Order: sequence, then structure tokens, then C-alpha cells
Amino acid sequence: MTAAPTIRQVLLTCPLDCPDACRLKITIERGADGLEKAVKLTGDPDHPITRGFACAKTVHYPARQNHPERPLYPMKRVNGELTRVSWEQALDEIAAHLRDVLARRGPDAVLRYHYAGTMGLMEGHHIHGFFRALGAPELDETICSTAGTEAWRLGYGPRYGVLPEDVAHARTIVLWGINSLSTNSHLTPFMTQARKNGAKIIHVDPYLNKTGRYADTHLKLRPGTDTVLVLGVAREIMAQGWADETYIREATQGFEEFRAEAEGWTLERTAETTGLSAEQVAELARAISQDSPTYIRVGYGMTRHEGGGTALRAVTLLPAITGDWRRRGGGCTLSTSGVFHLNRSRLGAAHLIREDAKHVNMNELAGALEPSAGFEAAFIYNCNPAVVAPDSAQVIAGLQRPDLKVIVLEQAMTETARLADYVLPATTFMEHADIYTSYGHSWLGYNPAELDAPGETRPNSWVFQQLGERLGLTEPSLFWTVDDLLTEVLDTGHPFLEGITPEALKAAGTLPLKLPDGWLPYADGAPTPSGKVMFTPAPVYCPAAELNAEYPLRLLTPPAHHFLNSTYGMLGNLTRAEGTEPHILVHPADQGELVGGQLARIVSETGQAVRRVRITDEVQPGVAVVEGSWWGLSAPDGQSINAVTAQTLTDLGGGSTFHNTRVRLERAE
Ligand SMILES: Nc1nc2c(c(=O)[nH]1)N[C@H]1C(S)=C(S)[C@@H](COP(=O)(O)OP(=O)(O)OC[C@H]3O[C@@H](n4cnc5c(=O)[nH]c(N)nc54)[C@H](O)[C@@H]3O)O[C@H]1N2
Ligand SMILES: Nc1nc2c(c(=O)[nH]1)N[C@H]1C(S)=C(S)[C@@H](COP(=O)(O)OP(=O)(O)OC[C@H]3O[C@@H](n4cnc5c(=O)[nH]c(N)nc54)[C@H](O)[C@@H]3O)O[C@H]1N2
Ligand SMILES: [Mo]
Repeated sequence: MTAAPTIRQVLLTCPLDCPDACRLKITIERGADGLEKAVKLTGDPDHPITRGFACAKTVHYPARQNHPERPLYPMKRVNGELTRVSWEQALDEIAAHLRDVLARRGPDAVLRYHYAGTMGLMEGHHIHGFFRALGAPELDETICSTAGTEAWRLGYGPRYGVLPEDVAHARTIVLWGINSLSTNSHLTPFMTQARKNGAKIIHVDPYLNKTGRYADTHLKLRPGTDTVLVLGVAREIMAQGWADETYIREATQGFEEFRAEAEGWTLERTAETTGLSAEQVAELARAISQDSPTYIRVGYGMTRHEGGGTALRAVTLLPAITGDWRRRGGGCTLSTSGVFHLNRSRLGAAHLIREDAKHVNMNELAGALEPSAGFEAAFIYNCNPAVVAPDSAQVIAGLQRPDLKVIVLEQAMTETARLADYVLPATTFMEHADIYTSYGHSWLGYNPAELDAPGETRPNSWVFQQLGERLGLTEPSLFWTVDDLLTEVLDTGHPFLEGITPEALKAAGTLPLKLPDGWLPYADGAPTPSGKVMFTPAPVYCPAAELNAEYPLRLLTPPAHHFLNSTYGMLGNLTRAEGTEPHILVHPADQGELVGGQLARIVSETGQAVRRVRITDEVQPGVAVVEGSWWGLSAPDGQSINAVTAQTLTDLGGGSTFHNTRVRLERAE
């Protein structure tokens, strides 16, 4: 017998909730115990989007996967302590509880809660079918993208956009409400290429972060005023005769209504509301329409406000005024997910969704966990709501209700898992097979299971199949393998999928969709019901709840550079010993009694949290920033920043309002 090689390298698609969906090169080592482990991770140099580098967060994935506190065995809470049990016992007891709840209360008492911990079609989507077969309430997955998705749908239909490969053709790049250097870092080389070709980069964001420093110009607008900035810019473009009247006539509908709405927003009035100068507004209008093609990359930042859907809709309509959709590299991107024309009719047993199904908006979890909502079982997977959901202190209180059984499927001992009645240990993307799309490019991925599952970890899909069998469920799609699912989703006949068979995808690992060469998705209109880009209803500015003496600051809580939402918050936890912890950024004008480097209590209408203060003019007066959904465990007071955010929803899509919390700061030391 020859000795097995001790080191090998594999290529896999990153499963995390990020537009880049990178192709990762992973080094796997076989230890003296004969077990294989991932020890190093970088980007695939041959993948045209990943380009050989992994981000500052996912390079730590091996440490996360091999973390000593990773749950490897099922656990049950016994006398207050999580105690190891067998899978048989855990599954039998959970099934018995479900049977009892279903018999007494019916499926409306069973809550599922999840998000995009894995973007895999099997482990992230298809598994919801279990709950649909039970008839349990639908979870509206609104925490992140629905305000933007709905805004885009109104104007343009499905989410097509400029692909990264075309960005080098742009001459003006506007990064609008996106901290792309942190949150979409594989776009950077394409922008740098555009810059080498002469492009100028503008960042529109209420505070100065990595992206603002990278840009040529940073426009520090007042949060929640993007709609006004667009109307002012549009008015100036029209006043100067820079609008593309041909495109507007041929490809859009309802522009007169939009024009009328913009009429009142003179440069001066726009400047006054947005906090920018009239010159800055005029220059933005000039750059966008004159130094074209203009590529606008919008993120989700501006959507996390009460008027956030309208704001995003307004921004994304700019290329329909300038006609940039007709130029390569011109136009806008929110997400590229619309290009994946998969057959989703039975994905997650979608065909079982009842018209009269009850719905739970996931931003309103704190409310759903109140006794009056009537849930007796909560299944949580691919998500860490004790940290990431708004009003997290109430979420935590709800999860601790004695009359609610909480079942958490996890890869990490998150704060949510620590509150569970049952913790079920899940495999990672290296340990299970799955299929991946992307929302930042147009490559489809398939990962085989490269590593043996450590301990007794299992894929989510295995857990739900086991429970399905115990409950006597017969819906065939619940028992599909990843191969079955792959065959199903690729079976559409759509030209973008031409030649992408299950065999071809599995052999290649990743394949680009067959998009038409030089594709300009909205050059002649849009796949909306009218066939046109829709300017109606005209975006109308709706000011946010005003600041006052009690709550004089608006708090934004955008993602951190080194985390992926709360994932890697565990590492943050470890590094706290080295002095790393979440800070609140406060402008010198708002400093008052606060002392830089000392603790402040952040008080909102919802709750309180304590953070260390950093005084900086990176923020603007009246605005404070806490970056990152750090685990509460990493914070001085053990609280997630979401202890202060509210369940308030956006104007479109029932979305989250994480960047719009009125607060006051008090000295905590
Ligand atoms: N490093 C890192 N990368 C990530 C994530 C992470 O946690 N860390 N999370 C991933 C996920 S799930 C998502 S959804 C994306 C989110 O990433 P992005 O789409 O970039 O969204 P945010 O970071 O929430 O907000 C982007 C910027 O919008 C700004 N902003 C806030 N309010 C306003 C406003 O009213 N107007 C304007 N113009 N700007 C505003 C914020 O200050 C922030 O800098 O990132 C993904 N990538
Ligand atoms: N204040 C504030 N709060 C926010 C945001 C913000 O900007 N500010 N951003 C919001 C946004 S955009 C989002 S998308 C949400 C994201 O919030 P979450 O979806 O909760 O994202 P993560 O915190 O990364 O948690 C994902 C969890 O899924 C687990 N997981 C990953 N893969 C698997 C798997 O295969 N099986 C199982 N069982 N578990 C798995 C990971 O271990 C991780 O704990 O947070 C939101 N919360
Ligand atoms: Mo997100």
C-alpha cells in the first residue's frame, strides 16, 4: 500500500452571503490521526472574477471550521445545561414535540427562521420544503434585500445589471450606498482597471470608510436623503439638456410624472436637504451624464431606512435618464441574480405554498416570539438572530420562553445556539455537496463534499429528511439528493443555460452562464409588464423621523470589513483579548461629555448597548456609526448592536431599517 498524500488542494465555491461567490483554493492536510483538515484558503487565480485572492474574512474560514468550540454532536438542554445526546434521541424527541404541537395547535404554531448563512440551493433553500409540507407559516426573508429587490422590480423587472467584466468600460463609476471595498471586494480590480483607462470614482455615503478613501470623490450626504439627491441631479441634467430624450421616449414609461416631481428640487434646495453643496450636486449631474458610460453600483445601505425602497428606485432610474443602458459599461447593478434562469418551481417545495398561508416577516421576529403569536416550536438554521435581528434583546427574551422549544442547526456556538433547547451540529460547505448561484456575477458553481463530516455533524438536508421520515411526510421533493436537485433546476431550456448540464457543471466545478456577447439588458426597455423601464410612480422624498433633543443622533450599523454579518464574530471574540472590539464613531461636534477611548451607552427608543467611543470626522455631525454585527459576546456589555435597532419596516418590500436608528449617547464610565 502506498501512503496517502498528506496535502492536497481543491477548488470550491464560497457559500457565504456575499455578491462575490468566490472560487476558493483550499489546502487540505491529513494529520497524524488520519483525519483531513482544511489548513489554508485563498482565491483561485484562474477564476476571472475571484482573480486569485480571498477576502479579509474568508481567509479565516479554516480557523472557524476547526474551531475548538464548534458543535460536533447533538445537544439537548437538561437542567439548564446543553448536554450531549444521540441523533436518534434528539430527532425522536423533536419529532414527538412537532407531532404534539401539530395535533394540538396545527402548523401555525411551528416557526421556521433562517437566512443566507449558506447560499447553497440545497442547504440554504430547498430544505424549507419540510415546513411547507407541514403547512407551517411562510417566512418572508426580508432582513436584507427585499426593499431593493422590490424597488428594482418596479422599475426594471428581474435583477439584471452591468456585469463586473464590463465595468472596465465605464468612465464614471458611482458607488452609491455600498461599501464595496469591504462588501464586494472582488469588484475592486475591475474598477482599478477602469481607473487606469481614465475613469473617475465617486462614493456616495454618509461616512468615510475604505470605499470613500479609495474613491476620487466622496459625497458625504445626509442619511436617508438619496431620493432628493437623485431628483436634484435629474433636474440639473434636464435643465442642461443632457437627458437622453430618445432613450426616454423609446424605452421608458411615465417620465413626465418623474420630471414634474424633480422640478421643485433646485440645486440649492437639494443641497440644503442632502447636506452637500450646490456645486457638488451640479458636478455629480455633469459627471454622470457627460463623462459616460457611467456605471452606478448600488448597495443595500440606502435601503435600510424607512424610505429606503424609494431611494434605491430613484438612484437606479438615473441610467434611464442618461440612456447609459445603451453603452457598454454604463447602467447600474443592484444584483445580478436575475440572470440565473433556473427552474425553481419545486425548489423548497414551492409548489406546496398555500395561498392562505400565514406569513411571518423575519424583521419582526421579536414580535413573533411573544407568547401572543402562539408559536410553540422554533427551528433556526443558517442564521444567528440573537445577534442579527432587530430588537435583539427581545429576540433573546423570546427564545428563552419556557413554553417554546427552540431547535438550532448550527456550525458554530452562536449566541442563538447557546439559547437553544436542542443544538444540532451542521456540516460546512467543504463537508457537503451543493449548488451555488451568485448576486455579483454570472457563474454557476457545484461543490462536491471534499471533507468527511467531523464528529457527528450532518448537512441540514439530512436533518430535515430524518424528521420528514419520522413525521410520515411523503412529498417526494423533500427526499431529493443534490444530484436530483441539480437535474431539476437546470431543466429550463433557457438560452443562458445552454450546454450547462449536470455532468458538465460537476466536471468543471464552475461555469459561466451563456449570456449574449456585449449584452445590454435594458437597452430597449425592460421585462416589466409594459415592456418599458417604469418611471411611475415617481419617487417622492419622505423625510425620516426627525432628530430631537431626546434622540439627537442617527445611528448607522453597516457591516464590518472582517466579518460576514455575524460569521467570524467568533474570531472577533477571540481577538478581543488583543484589544479588538466594536466602536461607535462620533463626530467631534457631537462629542459633548463623551471621551474618546471610553465607553458610551447608546440609548434608542428600542433599547441600549454600550460601545467604546472613537471621535472622528469620518462621520458627519448628527450621525454615528457602529460597524459590524459583532457577537454580543465581543462587546463590553455582552449585547449585539441590534439591542438598539427597531423592527420598523421599509416603504417597499417589508425590509429592515438598520441604518436609521435615533439615539442619544451617555457616558458609561
Ligand atoms: N466585509 C463584509 N462584507 C459583506 C458583509 C459583511 O458583513 N462584511 N455582508 C454581506 C451582506 S449579507 C450584504 S447584504 C452586503 C451589504 O453590503 P452593502 O450593500 O455595502 O450595504 P451596507 O454595508 O449595509 O451599506 C453600505 C453603505 O451604505 C451606507 N449608507 C447607510 N445609509 C445610507 C443612506 O441613506 N444613503 C447612502 N447613500 N448610503 C447609506 C453605509 O454607511 C455603508 O457604508 O455585504 C455583504 N458583504
Ligand atoms: N445592525 C445590523 N444588523 C444586521 C445587518 C446590518 O447591516 N446591521 N445586516 C443584515 C443582513 S444584510 C443580513 S443578510 C443578516 C445576516 O444575518 P445571518 O443570516 O444571521 O448571517 P450570519 O450572522 O453570518 O449567520 C449565518 C449563520 O449561518 C450558519 N451557517 C452557515 N452555513 C450553514 C449551514 O450549512 N448549515 C447551518 N445549519 N448553518 C449554517 C453560520 O454558522 C452562521 O452562524 O444580518 C442582518 N443584520
Ligand atoms: Mo445581507
